[in-house]
Amino acid sequence: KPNSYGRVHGAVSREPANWRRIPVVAREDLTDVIYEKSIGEGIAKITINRPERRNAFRPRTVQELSWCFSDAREDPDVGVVVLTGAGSLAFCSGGDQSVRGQGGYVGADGIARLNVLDLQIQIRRLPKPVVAMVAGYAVGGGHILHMVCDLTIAADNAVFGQTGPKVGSFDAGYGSTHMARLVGQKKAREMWFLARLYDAQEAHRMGLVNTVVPLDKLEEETLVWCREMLRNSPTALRVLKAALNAAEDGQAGIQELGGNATLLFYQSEEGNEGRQAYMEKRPPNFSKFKRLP
Ligand code: S0N
Repeated sequence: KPNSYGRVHGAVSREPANWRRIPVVAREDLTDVIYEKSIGEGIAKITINRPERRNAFRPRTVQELSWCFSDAREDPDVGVVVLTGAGSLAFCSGGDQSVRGQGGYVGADGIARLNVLDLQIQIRRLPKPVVAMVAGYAVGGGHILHMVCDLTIAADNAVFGQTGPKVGSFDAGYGSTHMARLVGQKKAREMWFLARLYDAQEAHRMGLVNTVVPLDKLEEETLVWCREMLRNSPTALRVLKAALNAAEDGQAGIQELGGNATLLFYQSEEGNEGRQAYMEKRPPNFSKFKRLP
């Protein structure tokens, strides 16, 4: 259905994307993740590819996700990133319990890590919208990953929840505090203390997801949302994301928002006058710039 934007700009395409697999330059081959870009339209898709474990992540999975998010950030042709899980049974079931050791999840090097916490920050700081495309279970650390994405498009078979207190874990960072911002304090305490699972419609009512669509329309609808965002000003989206983060992230959030102000100032004549004067070994002349009300 055309919405108000559709009437102004024409309907957003519902055509399938022409996905092309992308090798992550100068990295090892991806084993746990699939990385694709939709040719010619600025969408990157990152797929956790461990369906036999309901897309649970081990340290290697998180490392590969980080490489892909880094590529998507650095590529100026990418405007939106989609995070999803392989198959229709799970988006992600959290940390791989079979490799959980003392102090974190243990990788091939024998070292225990909680590197998913760095991934959460990376997704939040990525100056482009990140969309979680959720089919099946998004539970435990997988639920936290969808929460730190900017938007969530859920299939009607999606199931959400925190399992931590049942399996002896918890996320006292964004997994708790950002959740409370999304669903409110009472509901966040319910989600964590009771560790229940919630279906897609309930998650929608709680404000955990943006929309719910039939499973067979999940990617189609996600692409429509991505394409609609890609029509809009990338700088506006970038600064808005930083502003919404800043309201929660304290000094780190202000630093992110402030960085955007610097980025814009460097593009202005006033900002350039200071640099130019320094290079020309003369005093800067800022007198011509208005002190706007
Ligand atoms: C997802 C569930 C509900 C799916 O049930 P279903 O469909 O009945 O499938 P199963 O038969 O249970 O599973 C199929 C196979 O997949 C394996 N598997 C599933 N999930 C995991 C997992 N998380 N780790 C390892 N293996 C998994 C099953 O074992 C099965 O394999 P086989 O057939 O060989 O037995 C259901 O599977 C389920 O409940 N899974 C466990 C969900 C869970 O408890 N996840 C971990 C929760 N905790 C965290 O993620 C920690 C998060 C966290 O709080 C945190 C905090 C601070 C810092 C970091 C973290 C962090 O994110 O790690």
